[in-house]
Amino acid sequence: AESIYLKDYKAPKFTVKTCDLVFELYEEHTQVTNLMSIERVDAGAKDLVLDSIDLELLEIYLDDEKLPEKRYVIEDEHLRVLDVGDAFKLIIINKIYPQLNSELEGLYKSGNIFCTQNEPEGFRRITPYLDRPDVMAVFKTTLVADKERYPVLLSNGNRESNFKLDDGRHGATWFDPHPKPSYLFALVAGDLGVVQDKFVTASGKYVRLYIYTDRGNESKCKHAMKALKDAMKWDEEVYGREYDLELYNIVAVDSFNMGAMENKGLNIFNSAYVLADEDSATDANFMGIQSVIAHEYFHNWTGNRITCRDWFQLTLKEGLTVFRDQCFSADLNSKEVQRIEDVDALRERQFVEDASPTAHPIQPDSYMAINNFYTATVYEKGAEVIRMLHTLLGEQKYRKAMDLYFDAFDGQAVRTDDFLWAISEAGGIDLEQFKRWYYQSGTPKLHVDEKFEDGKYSLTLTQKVPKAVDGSEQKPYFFPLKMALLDESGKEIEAKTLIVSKESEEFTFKVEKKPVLSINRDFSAPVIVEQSHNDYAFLMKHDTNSYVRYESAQSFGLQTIESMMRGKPIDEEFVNAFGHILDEDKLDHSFKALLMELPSVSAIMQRQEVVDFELIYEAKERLQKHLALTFKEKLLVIYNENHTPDSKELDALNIGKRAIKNRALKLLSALESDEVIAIANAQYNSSVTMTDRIVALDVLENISPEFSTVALGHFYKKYNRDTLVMNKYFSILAASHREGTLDRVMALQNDPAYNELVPNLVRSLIGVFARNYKHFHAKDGYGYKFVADKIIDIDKINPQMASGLAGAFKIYKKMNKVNKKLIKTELERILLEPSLSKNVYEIVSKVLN
Ligand code: B3K
Ligand code: ZN
Repeated sequence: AESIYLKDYKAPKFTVKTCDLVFELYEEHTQVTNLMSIERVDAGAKDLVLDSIDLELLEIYLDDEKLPEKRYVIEDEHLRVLDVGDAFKLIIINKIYPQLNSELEGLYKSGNIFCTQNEPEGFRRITPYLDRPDVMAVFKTTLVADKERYPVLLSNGNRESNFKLDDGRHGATWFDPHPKPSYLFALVAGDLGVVQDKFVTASGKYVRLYIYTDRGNESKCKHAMKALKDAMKWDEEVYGREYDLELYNIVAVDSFNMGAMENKGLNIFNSAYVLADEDSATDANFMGIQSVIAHEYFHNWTGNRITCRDWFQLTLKEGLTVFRDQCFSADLNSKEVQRIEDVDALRERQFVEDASPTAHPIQPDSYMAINNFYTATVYEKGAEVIRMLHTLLGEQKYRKAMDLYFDAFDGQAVRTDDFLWAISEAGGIDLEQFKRWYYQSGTPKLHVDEKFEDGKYSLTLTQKVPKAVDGSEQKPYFFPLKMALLDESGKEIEAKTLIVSKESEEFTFKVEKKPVLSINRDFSAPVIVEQSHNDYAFLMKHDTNSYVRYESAQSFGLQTIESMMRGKPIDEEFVNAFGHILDEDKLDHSFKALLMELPSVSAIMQRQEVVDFELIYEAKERLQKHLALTFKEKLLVIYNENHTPDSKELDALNIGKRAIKNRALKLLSALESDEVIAIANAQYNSSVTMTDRIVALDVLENISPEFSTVALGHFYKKYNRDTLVMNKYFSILAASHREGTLDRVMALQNDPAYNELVPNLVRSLIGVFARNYKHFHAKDGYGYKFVADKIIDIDKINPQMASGLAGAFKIYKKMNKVNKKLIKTELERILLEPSLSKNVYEIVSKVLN
C-alpha cells in the first residue's frame, strides 16, 4: 500500500457546479444517472479524471453526445475522460449492487433500508465523481423505488416533489441549495416509522424535525428528539448559529460502521445513538445519544457550511465539533462530571495511541487508508487543542474569533491554518508556537519541581517532549496551565493560568507559609504531570477544583497499586483517604462515584516500561478486596440509601443515585460473598432500569456462575429480539473475567442473535473481548490467535471493522517478552494474508515496526 502526503496536495483541476442524480433502486441492483455541469479550473489540464471504484459503467454522454469508447479510459480506481473543454455537461449512467455491499461504504442496505455512508471516500463507489472535499456542488436527487417496500424516500435538502409511476413504483426529488462536497451526500429509502416535531429558530424560521426508524421503535425516539432541539437552541445561544434548511431529518439504521454521519439535512445514525427507553437503555446510553445527536447537529456549521480542504484537515471539523459537543453536555448536565469523563476517555484511548507506533499529530502528514485516521487523536486530542485556545482567549474573545471564522470562511473548504488565523486575529495572540500541537505527535510530560524558601514559592516546570514515531526530535509546546496554591485548609491563596512555552522555566510566588500545589486544574492542557513531591491525600479531600480532586484520588490509587506491585504492603494512608471520601455526604452522587473509582488497568499499564497485565490486575483486585473488607458497612449503607429499584427518572439526582450505589456494589463484589451475590441478584430481579440490570448481571457473571446463568438466561429470553440490548448481553460475556470466557465467546458467534455483518455486534463480542486484558492477553496465546483469525475473516467483509479490531494490538511494543512474542506471531500471520486491505495493512505494519 502507498502513502498519501499532505505536502503533495494539489488544488482540483476541474470542479463540479451542479450534480443531478437519479437513483433507480431495485432488488438486485441500482442504476445511477449522474448529470454534472463541470468547469475547468486549471487551464493546463486536458483530461478529466474522476474517482471511481467498483462501478459498472453503462453509458457516458458529453454535452448530450454519446461518448465513444476511445474518448475515455477505465483505470484502476479512476475514469479518465480524454480531452475535455472548459465547461461542459457530463452524463454518466452506471450500475451498482448495494445488496452485496458489506463494507458499508457508499450505497448499501441495512436490513430492508437503503442508506449511504460517503465520508470520506464512499461517493466514488456510487458514481464517478471528483470525490474530494474541496469540490463543492449543488445537488439535486431523484429516487425511484417500489412504493410498497420503500414508501419513504429521502435525500439532502428540501423536498421538491413526489410522483407516482405505474407498476407500483414511485419517486421523490430533493434539492439542496447549499453547495457541498460529495462526502455529505446521502439518500435513504425504506419502510420507516417516523416521529415529528418542530423548532422555531431565533430569527423566527420554522424547521420541521423528523426522526425515522424501523416501525415499532417510534416511542424510543423521544430522548433523541429532545436532544436535537436542545442542541439547536444551544448553538443559537452560545455560537449565534441558526439552522439553514426547512427540515432536519435523522434516520436510524442498525448496520453502521461508526456512530453517526452529519450529511446535510439528512443525518444517518447508528440506531444505538438514537433509540432509547428506560427499559432497554442505560444512563450512559442516554448521555451518549444526547452528545452524538448534538455533535452531528453542530457539524452543520463546523463541517458542512465550512468544510475541510482535504482529509489531512479532518481535525478542523472533528476536534472543533467534539469540543462543542463536550461543552453542550457540560452545560446541560454536570460540568465537573463531564470534564472528568472526557479526560478519562482521552487517556484511556488517545494516550495509548499516542504512546504507540501508530501515534500521529492531530493533523497527520501522511496516511495509507484515510479511514484509519478517524482516531481518538484527531477527535479527542483535537478537542483538547481547541479547548486550550478557548482557555487562552477567554469566552468573549473566543466567541469573537468564532464569529470571524464563520464570516470569513462560510461556504468554503479550508485548512486548520485558516481557523488558527481567525483565532489569532480576533484573539490578538501569536500562535506560531502553539501550532506545534497540530504537527507534533505523542503526549508531552510536564515535570514539576517545587521549592519554598523565605516567603518565596517557586515552581520549576520542565517539558519532556517525546520523539516523533520516526525518531526525530520535537520541540516544546505553548499551553495554558491552570493552577492554584492552597493553604492548609484548602483555601485558594492564589489561582492563575500560567502560560508555559519554554522547555524549562520557573514561576515564583510570594506566600507566607508553604502552600499546597493544585496543578493542571480542569486538565487545562493534555499533558502528563510528573511531580517530585505530591499532596494527593490532601488534594483528594480538599481541592476546590473537582478535576484535581478526582485526579489526586486516581494518582494516589496508582501510587498505591504500583507499590503493591513492587511487593510492598497496602498503603493505609490511601485506605484512610478513601474512607474519608465515603464519609463525605455533601458531594454530588455522580461526582462521589467517580472519586470512589480505582485507576483502570489501562491507566496503570500506561505507566509501565514493560507491561505485564497479570501483575496489574492481581494488585488491583487485592486493593479492591481490602477496601471492600475495610469499608463493607459503609458501602452497604451507601448502597441501601441510594437503591430505589422502582425509580427510572433520568434527572441528575436519580442518575447520581444509580451511579453511586452501583459503584458501591461493584466494589463490594470483590468480596465474592453470598451476601453480595444475593444483593446483585435481587437488583437484577427488581430494578426497572437497564442501568441497574447491566451492573447486576456484570457482577453476577464475574463472581457467581450459578446465578449468572439463570439471570443471563432470563435476560436473553426477554431481549433476544432487541439487537441493541443483545449488544450488552454479548459485551458482558466477552468482558467476563471468569474462566472459559474465550470458549464461550467463540460459541456465541453461532448464537442466532449474533451476526458478523452488523458492526455493533462485532464490536460488542469480538471488540470487547479484545479489550478483556485477562483473557485476550492470556499467556497461552489463544486470545491473540482468536482475534487475529477474526481480523482476517472480517477484513474480507468489512475492512474498516477489521482495522478497528487490529487496534487492540497497539500496545504490542510495550508488552513483556512472552506476550510480545505471541502477538508478533499473529501479526506476522495477518500480514501474510494475500488480499489484505490497506486498512488492516497500515495498522498492523505500523504496530510491528
Ligand atoms: N464525520 C463522521 C465520521 C465519518 C467516519 C468515516 N469512517 C461522524 C462524525 O464525526 O460526526
Ligand atoms: Zn464529527
